[in-house]
Parts: sequence; C-alpha cells; structure tokens
Amino acid sequence: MLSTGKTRIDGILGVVAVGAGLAVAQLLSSIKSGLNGPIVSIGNRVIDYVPASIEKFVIRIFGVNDKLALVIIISVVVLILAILIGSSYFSGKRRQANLIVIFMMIIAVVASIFDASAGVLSVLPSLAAGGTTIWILKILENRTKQNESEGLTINRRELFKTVGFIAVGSAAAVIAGNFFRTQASAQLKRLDILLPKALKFLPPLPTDPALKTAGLSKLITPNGEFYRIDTAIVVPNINIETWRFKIDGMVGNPLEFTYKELTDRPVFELDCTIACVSNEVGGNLVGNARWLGIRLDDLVKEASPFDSADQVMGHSIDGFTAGFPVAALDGRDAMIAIGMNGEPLPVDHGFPARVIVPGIYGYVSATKWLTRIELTRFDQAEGYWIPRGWSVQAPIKTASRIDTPTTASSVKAGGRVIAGVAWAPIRGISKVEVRVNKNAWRPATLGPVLAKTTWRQWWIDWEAEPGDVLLSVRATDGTGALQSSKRVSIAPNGAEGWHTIKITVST
Ligand SMILES: Nc1nc2c(c(=O)[nH]1)N[C@H]1C(S)=C(S)[C@@H](COP(=O)(O)O)O[C@H]1N2
Ligand SMILES: [Mo]
Repeated sequence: MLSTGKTRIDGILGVVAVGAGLAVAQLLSSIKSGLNGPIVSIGNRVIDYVPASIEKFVIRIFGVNDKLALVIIISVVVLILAILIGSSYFSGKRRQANLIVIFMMIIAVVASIFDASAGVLSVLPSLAAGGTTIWILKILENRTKQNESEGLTINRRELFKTVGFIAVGSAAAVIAGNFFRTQASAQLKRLDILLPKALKFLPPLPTDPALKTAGLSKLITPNGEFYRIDTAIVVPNINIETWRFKIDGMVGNPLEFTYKELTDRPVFELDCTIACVSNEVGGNLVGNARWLGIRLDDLVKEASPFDSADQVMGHSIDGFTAGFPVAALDGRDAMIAIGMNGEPLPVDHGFPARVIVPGIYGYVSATKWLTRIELTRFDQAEGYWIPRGWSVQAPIKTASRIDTPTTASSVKAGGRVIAGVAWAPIRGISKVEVRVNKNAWRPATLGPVLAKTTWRQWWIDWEAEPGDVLLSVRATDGTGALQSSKRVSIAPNGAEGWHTIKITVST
C-alpha cells in the first residue's frame, strides 16, 4: 500500500502541519514587539553563538544578505524535518513524529527565552507552533482514516479539502500577523515626525560629480541605497512613546530622555562617511550621509563622567553593544543621530536614534536602536564583537575604490573615465592616484570636500588600448600618509591594500 504517491502525500501533510504551526507563531509574534517566531529566535541564537570564523565566511559569501541566507538554511532544515514528521506520522509511527515536533519546539522555546527584548511572553509563539502542529497532524490523521475506511480509493477529495482549509487559514494568519506588525510599526510613526531644525545648517550640497560620470558613487548615498549591517534578523520596531534614552554608568549625574526631550536639545548637521570593518578592499559596505543629531560630547559632559571612565558603550534595544574611547569625544562631532539625509532615521538604520562617531568602524561605535550610553572602562566591559575576536579599538583605515569600470568587465578602446571614491575619516583625503598596468601613477581629479569626515569622489581620463588591463588606485590621507599597499584581510580590524581590477579592452 505504500506507493511512492502515498509517501509523497505523507510528506506534504507533514509540511502542512508544521507550516500551520509556524503561521500561528507568526500571528502571535505580532501582538507585541520583541516577540519572535521559532525560525527567527533560532536564527538569533545561531548569530550569537556561531564561531567568528564561520560568521566571517558567511558574510564573505552572502555579504549583506547573510541574514536572509541564515533564515533560508534554517527553513530548509525545518522543511526536511517536516517531511520526516509527515512520513513517520502517517505510516503509523505517530509517537516518533510527535517526539520530533516536541524536540523542535523545545529548541525553539529555549532559543526564544534568550531573545534580548522578549519578556515572559517570549516562549508563546514557539509553544503555539508545536501545539498547533500536533493538533493539525491529528486532524489530518482523522481525515486519512476516513479515506481509508471509504475503501482505499484514490478519492482524496475530503483530505485535500481539509488541507486546503488549513493552507488558507495559515496564509490568513501570516497576512494578519504582518498587517498588525506594520500597524504597530515604527515606520508609520516615523512619518509623523518633524525633525528639529539644526542651529547651524551645513551649506547646501554642491553639484554632484556623479551626475556627469556614469557608475561613480553619489556624493551622498541615498537612504534606500545605504548599506545595512547588523545582527538583527527582524529590525527592532521601537515605539517612540515608550522609548527612553539613558546616559549612566560611571557618571555623577545620570540622565534620561524621552524622544521629545532628546530631540528638543540643540541639534547639528554632520556629513560623515561610515564604514563596516567587514568591507573588503573594493567593497561596498560604506556610505556617506548628512546626519542630524545631538552632540555626544555635550551630553556626556552633562552626565559628569568619572575620570576613571575610559569607554563609551552604546547599548541597543536588541542587546547589541559597541564601545569606543572617551578620548574620541574630542570635538570630532560624535553624535546621537536622529536624522539621515533629511528624514527621521530609517528603521533599518537605527530609528529612533543611533550613535555616529566619525573615523571609527561601525562595530565599535555606531549602535543602532540606541537605548543607553554607558560610561565604563575597557578593562570592565566588552562590546558585542570583541569576545568574537575583533579588535577592541578600530579607527577606519584609509581606503579607495574604483567604481567604474567594474571589475572583470570589458570596455571599448578609446577615451574612457576611471572613477571612484576614497575615504579616510577623520583625516580627510588629499590625493588619489591611478595606475594603468605597470605605468607610472597619475593623480586623479578630486571631487568636492564636504568635510574631513567624508569620502571624496575622484576621476581621471584614460585612453584605453586593446588588451587585458590592470587598474589600481591608492589614496593619500589629509596627514600626507599613503594608503597601505600590503594586503591585509578584514579581521581583526579592517582590510588593507590597493584596489586593483582586471578588465578587457576590446577594439
Ligand atoms: N543595534 C545594532 N547596531 C549596530 C550593529 C548591530 O549589529 N546592531 N552593527 C554595527 C555595524 S557592524 C555597522 S558597520 C553599522 C552599520 O550601520 P548601517 O546598517 O546603518 O549602515 O551599524 C552598527 N550598529
Ligand atoms: Mo560593521
């Protein structure tokens, strides 16, 4: 009786049951922010505990899609287990199937307990997922039994109808969950926010040279194109009515602000390029924005830090932490940013507030979804990435990138433009040079200087001659120091080396 058709259907029934469980979890996780379904909770724990070497490997392969890749991998494992559950359950091994469900549920429940922002309700979605799965298996079993008693005909209409109902119910649960989530989401609240006016506005932006050179990075990276790196599978949705921002730790005068109190403080604008330590030579984990925020030097001073405090630690609502030296509050314009390119901070980039410290890699400074600044000591507290093998202190290294032509592309011979960006916050860029094959280095034209904290665009004309060509770029920072040529990998504190690309010039 065990035709291949039957085993296939058994597997599908398992997937239907597990899918219904996950759908119910999705619906329940929308009732309160911070609640997660089983897959996200398990993903969170994988991100927390996976060895740094594997993490680096995954980021190298998947780049900014690393979280999507993780969710897909976990989903595939769940799918395989679901097929196994179905085939066991409907071939009489019900106990075994239920045990697999319970085993999966326990893993998810334990994972959800550790979700930083979850309260007592955190285990609810995972418990409901397991319970629903077992219940649906039972319903499906009754249906199959009925089929069999009807004489083992291929008439599976009743069964299919039930499966159809369950599938529609699951889809409805997922849609409803997503609807409630967006209803409650910070995204909608953001739209109502009027940003305060800066006391001193920066001058309007100059004409962007990227308008004239196809492929060159824009002077200011639009919010929608800005790279995103963080450990959050689901970005925190913060309610600004209940959000509080504290400055405490080793201070004589701890401070606490509501969103309104914080944004009523004097604000200023800052043009600043931020970069990820995981950015490979030539990579795109870097962007330039006009930030609006409150001067961090002033806030920290007001809290009266103890002389013994040497580290400023940002805490995110999701448990992430990043610490940098108190010494970096030296007038370089560190800020609590609330605006990005004329908009309230986008949810992906840390709404309602994040830290921006010019010249320091994001993983040790740029805490998003900020709730707290703690004054502490380097010998007493470590930020999220430090025990995972990354350097305690990490100034952004001088870097330059060829945007156009792109690597491995082929171009036609004749007059071409080579162009790109170079950055060395907070030292600034004083020179960019380009080399074609082994010819002499030639200085490129530099684009407008917004500030020493931002990148500079550069471009240079080139008479392309047929053949394989190597193009290299190198920058000199504002102190006169040449960018390091030695190839160094991203770990533990940022890549080094001149960006070199190979292209083919055709006649
Ligand atoms: N809460 C939180 N903030 C975070 C991170 C994170 O994982 N969680 N990642 C940091 C890292 S490694 C970088 S490079 C920057 C990236 O900021 P962006 O996503 O706005 O470009 O955010 C920083 N702030
Ligand atoms: Mo980063």
